[in-house]
Amino acid sequence: PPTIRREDYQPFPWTVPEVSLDFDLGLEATRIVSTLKVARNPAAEASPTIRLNGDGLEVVSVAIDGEPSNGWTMDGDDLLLTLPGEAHEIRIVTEIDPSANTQLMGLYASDGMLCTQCEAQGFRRITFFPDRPDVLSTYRVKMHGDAETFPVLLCNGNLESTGKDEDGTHWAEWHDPWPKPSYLFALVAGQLVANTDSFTTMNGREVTLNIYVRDGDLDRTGHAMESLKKSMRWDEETFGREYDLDLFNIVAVSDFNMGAMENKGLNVFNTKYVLADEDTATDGDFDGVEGVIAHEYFHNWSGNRITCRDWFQLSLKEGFTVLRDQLFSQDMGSAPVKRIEDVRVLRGAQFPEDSGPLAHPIRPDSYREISNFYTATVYNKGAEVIRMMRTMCGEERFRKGTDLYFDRHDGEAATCEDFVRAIEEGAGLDLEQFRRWYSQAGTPKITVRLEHAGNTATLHLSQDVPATPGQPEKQPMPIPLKLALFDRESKSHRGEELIVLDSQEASFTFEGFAQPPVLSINRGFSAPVVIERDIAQDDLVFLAAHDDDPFARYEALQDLIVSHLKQSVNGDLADAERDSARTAIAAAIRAVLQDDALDDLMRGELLVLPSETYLAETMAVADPGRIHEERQALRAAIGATLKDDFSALHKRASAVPYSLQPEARGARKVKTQALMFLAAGDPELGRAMAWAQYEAADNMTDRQGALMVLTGVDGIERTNALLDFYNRYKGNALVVDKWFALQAGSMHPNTIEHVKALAEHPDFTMKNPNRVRSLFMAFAYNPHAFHAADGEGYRLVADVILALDPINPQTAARFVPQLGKWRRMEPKRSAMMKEQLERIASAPALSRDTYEQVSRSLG
Ligand code: HT7
Ligand code: ZN
Repeated sequence: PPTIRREDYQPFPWTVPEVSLDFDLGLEATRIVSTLKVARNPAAEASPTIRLNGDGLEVVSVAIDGEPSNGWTMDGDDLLLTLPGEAHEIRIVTEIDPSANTQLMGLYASDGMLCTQCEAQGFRRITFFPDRPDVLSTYRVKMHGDAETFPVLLCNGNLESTGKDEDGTHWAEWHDPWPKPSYLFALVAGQLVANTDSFTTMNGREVTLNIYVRDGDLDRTGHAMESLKKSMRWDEETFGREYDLDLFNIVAVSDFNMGAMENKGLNVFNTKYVLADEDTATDGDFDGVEGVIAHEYFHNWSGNRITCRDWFQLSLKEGFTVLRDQLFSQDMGSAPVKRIEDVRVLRGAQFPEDSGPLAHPIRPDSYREISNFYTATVYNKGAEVIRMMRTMCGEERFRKGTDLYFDRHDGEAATCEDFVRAIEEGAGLDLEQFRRWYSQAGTPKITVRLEHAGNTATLHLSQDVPATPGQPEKQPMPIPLKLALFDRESKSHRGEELIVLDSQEASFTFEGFAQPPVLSINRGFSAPVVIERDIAQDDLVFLAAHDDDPFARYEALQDLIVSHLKQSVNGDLADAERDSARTAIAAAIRAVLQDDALDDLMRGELLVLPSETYLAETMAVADPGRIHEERQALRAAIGATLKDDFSALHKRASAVPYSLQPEARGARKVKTQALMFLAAGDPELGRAMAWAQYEAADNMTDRQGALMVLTGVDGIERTNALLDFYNRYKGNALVVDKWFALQAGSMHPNTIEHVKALAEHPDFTMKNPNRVRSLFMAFAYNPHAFHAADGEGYRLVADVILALDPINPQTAARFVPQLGKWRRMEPKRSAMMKEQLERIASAPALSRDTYEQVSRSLG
């Protein structure tokens, strides 16, 4: 497959101001009549040929200006037409089989209904079209379908008219007044029921809100509806953005490749991010619904009103929208906890990407298959990059920058450069050098040393941006670092400062320190970097107990644990040294348990041990087996030392009745944390307590937490709980997904055998991405099982990739990065991982998606 390069961008020679689509809907056969008004694009180099992208389509007929035409040719999957004049009307008929569409891109059948997914290049699987984000058109769409099979007919924009045909079918005509690219087109037809509500915008527009689901799911849509209304208000208040249609529809579908899609006025969602109630959804699931509803809604401005010129600019809409949804969630709940969670995601998913063979800048320079670039780098690092701009100029000036951006580029297909320039001008910020964050991949490493002499503390900083594929040399980046210098006696500081490291090395002096202060740096995670600080264990203990920045406090405790585990994994510690480090960590955790100033949500965050993936990421070469052993041993040691404290915590938290209030959510969080430590320190006690928690649970958070602990250990409680859970929830796909995921993500030593057996379970299917992810993604991201010493985990994942690739290449390709970590593993595992990548690479007829990921991973 050819490589597409950012530098080769050319505007499309034709504009398509109006599109009219007529759908004759059927699950097995849908006929599409597409009428395009086209005109020469004065802003592009003239060409008489118009290229209309297709993917697997066959032409039924073509007419130009009302006359049937044979004057077309195919170039691969694309249709080429030669047009003599300045403006024409093209009419094309295609017919497709949605039920055969297992890729879930374009128009497909899901659970008896029809729906679409067009981003990034799915529209070309429906009809021939210039399927690129810089061709903006207004759409008029008429949908005809059997009234029983498809009682609900939905499309973008406003419903203009409906009626019945003589043959018993009915129809609906929709018009979207806002010009949009084809990737924002959507259509849904099926048997659906709606939760209907309304929202009055800041300028008095009455908007009807519908959340469409399957009959029977309606009572699980309340949280999604509340989240939507909160998002609409928040975007008005925080970014001045008002909704622009009279209707906003959301549809939940059970077969979906990602989380959701921001189609104009008709968002299509994975059911996972719509349905929630206390019996079937955890607190984390509730947050997921709120965050994704917000994210898709915010795209109405950052993505739809201003879209991307080309797919290299994806972070323009995704990075910015992730930042907007993160800030929203910070405002809706606990800001520090949300920040810690976001950093954990970044470190768990993006840092490994940035340090591996798939590393790319947030604005990539080339791709073969754009679906592979919906990455943590484009999304999450993209959000961090914009967050740094906000940190450097402050909230108010940032808002001036975003106002300018929205004003200046409304209705356009814009670039990342347009965004940076608007922030630069609107906020009054010099971002000249900062632009390197858009072009350079790799996570900068900052080395930090604090020196003290007389009354002066001097901070020495240096940065190293590592080489990444295709980028051997890097330029220094501007790194905004928030810091504070603590007085050891008073345990306070004089105020937070922001410094910007913009050269390879720099020193900063601070006067008036008679004693060496304790440095708290990268507070709030002000820059997405790795900090290597030369700091004493006692100072980390000090910060873990006293830092007033919640993130920095969390970070100090993490650093304390990470540095100990690194040493113990490497075998650098004598027994006595290891015992004393474990004692220090347990003491720091006891301080967290006893600190009355902390709320339980934050306490729960502080109790999360660094993940095995993150620990591996901190090591040049990782031995996942040793990491797993040492981390588990530390958990057991802490659990045993603090058995009474954790038991008391569990008892206190268990007395808090269920609600969605922060206190109750915090109680549930620490309850399962306590259980995990207790089960590690005293398995018998842990098993008994987990079973008791399972039996007493009146909500999914407690039930899933207990089941998670029980799946990790052998015993009758495990068998009984898994059986009970399945029987209680069979038929509820999202909860059965949890049942699969808990077993695949389990600490149990026989997880691989369990996963192989589960793949044969009647409820397992490769056709449903949620189910595939719940079993195999949970397995692939379960380090101790995936990295089994005999390589069986690697073989299993490679088998999954090969089996899934012909069915759903996008989902198959998402497994490859796990094997792509082979260069950073100890030699035996490294060789076995590489061997599996080579096995995949040598398979015939690999999809473009998987081929690209495998070849880059081996490259
Ligand atoms: N903008 C949406 C991207 C998306 C997508 C991309 C490729 C294949 C399937 C997809 N479904 C949704 C999601 C978002 O970021 O909001
Ligand atoms: Zn998005």
